[in-house]
Amino acid sequence: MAAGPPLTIQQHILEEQRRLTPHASGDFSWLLSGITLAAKIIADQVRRAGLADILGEAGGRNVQGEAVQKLDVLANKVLLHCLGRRGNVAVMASEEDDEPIVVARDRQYGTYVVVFDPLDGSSNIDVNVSVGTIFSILRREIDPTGQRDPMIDVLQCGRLQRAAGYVVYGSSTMIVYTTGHGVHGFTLDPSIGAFILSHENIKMPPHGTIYSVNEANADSFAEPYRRFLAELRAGQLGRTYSSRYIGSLVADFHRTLLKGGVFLYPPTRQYPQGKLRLLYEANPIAFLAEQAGGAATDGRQPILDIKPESLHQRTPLLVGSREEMDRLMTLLRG
Ligand code: P6P
Repeated sequence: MAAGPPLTIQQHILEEQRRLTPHASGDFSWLLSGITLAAKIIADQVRRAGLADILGEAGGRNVQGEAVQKLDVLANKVLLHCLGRRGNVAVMASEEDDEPIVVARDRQYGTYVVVFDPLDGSSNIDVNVSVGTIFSILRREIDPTGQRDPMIDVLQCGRLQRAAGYVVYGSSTMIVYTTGHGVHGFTLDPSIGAFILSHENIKMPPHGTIYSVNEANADSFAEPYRRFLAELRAGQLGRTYSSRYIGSLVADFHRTLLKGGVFLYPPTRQYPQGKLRLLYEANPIAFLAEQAGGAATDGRQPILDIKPESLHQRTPLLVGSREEMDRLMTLLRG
């Protein structure tokens, strides 16, 4: 826990901006406050889902006869609303929408693009498992014509991210984010409705004792993955490992970030290109991992070097502590 009086995420962002970019307009911190506002609203909805009868499939009717909206549809609307009114976001893209959303009022002079998965792992909500929101913030050149194809703004390499982070709706609600100057975690204090700095400058341990993979797919993994997992299980990296898999990327990565180890979603028979989405799952997670001293790859190259070809393209995601990732990459290079 950070010492001294509680520091809110807004204060932290402003202090970081003053320290790093003294002449910044405050634009960016205003944008991030749109995300923290959305996170509080979504956290409230997730917390009450079982009571508010908003679980399950969209299209049904709840006890009041109201149309039920799936939580991730709800979360998506909240993010579009909170970010669309910031005045500096020109384009948004979401796991829930086939195409990017252009903010008409700001399409000429908006300087940011936000790409997000509004509620990742939402199938776990019905069984009260942690879920999360994942976001990636990119810069955008202004477009006085207002005619530029928004896909040009969205399909940017992960290295170009201005910021990235996630909200984990777990036993407590946390925001973990980076602007390229370390990784910092903030825990929501419901009594004052503010995210308070709780994990300053998070560093991923150089190795861990946990590996996280859906073992049901293991028979379809390529040989180097199977050999790597066998080495972990046999203690060949010098320590005993446990297997932990929640099936919610944000929760599985949050544990890996704090405790070390590896999270793997390799190519499988069902997902030969990998299951996870590059732009709004792998890229933000990879940015955080590298900023915390870890590594993230698709098995051939760093995730952040991949040039996106399409909005919802999938990728394998292998992410975790330096020692385990170095061994895995050695095996994958053959
Ligand atoms: P599987 C959730 O549906 C998700 O997109 C990620 O949050 C999670 O890491 C992954 O899929 C789990 O996939 O195939 O193991 O159920």
